[in-house]
Amino acid sequence: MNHLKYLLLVVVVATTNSFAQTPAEPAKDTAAQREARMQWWREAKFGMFIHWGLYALPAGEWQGKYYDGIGEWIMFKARIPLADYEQLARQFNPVKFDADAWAQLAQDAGMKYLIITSKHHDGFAMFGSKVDAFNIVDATPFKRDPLKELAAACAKRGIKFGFYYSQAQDWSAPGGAIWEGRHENDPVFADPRWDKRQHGDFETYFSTKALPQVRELLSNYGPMAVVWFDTPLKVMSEERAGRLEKLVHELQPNCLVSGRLGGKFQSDYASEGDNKIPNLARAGAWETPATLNDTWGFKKHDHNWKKPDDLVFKLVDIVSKGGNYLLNVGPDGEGVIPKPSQDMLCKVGAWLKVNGAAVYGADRSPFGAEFGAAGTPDAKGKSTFKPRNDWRCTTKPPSTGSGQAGKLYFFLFKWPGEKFTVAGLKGKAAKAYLLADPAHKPLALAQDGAQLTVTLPAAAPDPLASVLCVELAP
Ligand code: JFZ
Repeated sequence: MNHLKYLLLVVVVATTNSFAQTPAEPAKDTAAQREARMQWWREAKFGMFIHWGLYALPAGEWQGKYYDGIGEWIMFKARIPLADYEQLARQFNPVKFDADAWAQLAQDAGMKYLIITSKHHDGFAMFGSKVDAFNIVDATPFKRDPLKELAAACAKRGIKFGFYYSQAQDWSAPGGAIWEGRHENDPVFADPRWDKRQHGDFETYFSTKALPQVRELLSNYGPMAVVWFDTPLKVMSEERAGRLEKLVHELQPNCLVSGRLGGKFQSDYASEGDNKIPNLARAGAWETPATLNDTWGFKKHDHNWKKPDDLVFKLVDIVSKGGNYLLNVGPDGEGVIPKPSQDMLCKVGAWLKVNGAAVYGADRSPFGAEFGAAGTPDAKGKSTFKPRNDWRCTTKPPSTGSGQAGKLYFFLFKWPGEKFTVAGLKGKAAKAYLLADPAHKPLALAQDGAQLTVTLPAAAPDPLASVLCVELAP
């Protein structure tokens, strides 16, 4: 008995000691590490989202019927049997695909990162996968791996590269999850499955397709900047979300994980609802994923394009509230990004060439009143918000050591006439000029306490948005 006690004591001491002596395991995910791997993302502000897959061929139409809503859901909406959907792979030959042209467009648009669908809910892999033959290299006449080509084209231009992966929903793998709720105007189905081949066990799908494909993506395509998971549904438990996250960071410690992984898992940044921009500035890392028309995947009859001035407003609105803008293009079945998308993005890019200093690396507004105010409650008594969109503001801190003062950037959407007045200024304005003026000729300033008035030219120098920089005295 005594011996036993002694033994126990020794064991306890030994274990305690071994804990004390092993060098502290490198903390997996300290706040500092998170912040360090987020650095580029916080500065980038503007990224390109690409939804591209077999759904670009039907482009919204199946068997003579044109479906409402987002095009990449056509397999679900039209309840397309797997055997028929697989036929699309046999026709998929996007010979006009040009990775360099896509990456160049992202660069011309002023976008700093690019995230492409590697596998959407339809289950088709847009990359060469040894794990599952239903992929672009093995199942199409095209046979090329667009993700390989894009990764290289982005690397060449210093654009960060990442991929979207539908980790829970998979409509063509046995056991893959399928959305059960209402989807726009669809009826609610008692059994969400429409094909016998969809029956199976989720855990089997998850461990034999999802995890191994994510492993392939993080092993074979160079440094990955982001993995963008989506629609976790109920099956993505805390435990499963954790396994995915662990896999990502084991393979690539600096890769960011987006906000739709599942469980209560705390990802690197939050995704807002699609096309949703918060009313007010918000702390923390967040991103608004958004469409240029009303679909992510290409649809032949969706011509409801946003206008360049609206895109610039949204980009600025988001950045002034502290977020990033992930703006989508949906290339067609030949591999071409629709011309209207290209044209609009180039206009935004041209504006950014002049005004990018006020966007990249800039912080959210120190004001707030410019966003708008609570409106009168609606008929149901629910509170409303009345937005204002005359101007927005971003800031940059003083660049350390140089003695340069901090900067405020005012984006003027409605030209205020010859005077721009702002209240609530902290600090003393030292100099003001328009970014559109390459000479940065100083504008007349008058400051009365916290109220600043800048004298402007009579007409706006930029029809999209003119940026007024106010430098504060050190
Ligand atoms: C999902 C996908 O189903 C869709 O096809 C597309 O890929 C989009 C980017 O993401 O749709 C969502 C997911 C989450 C929300 C809205 C649409 N949300 O949180 O509001």
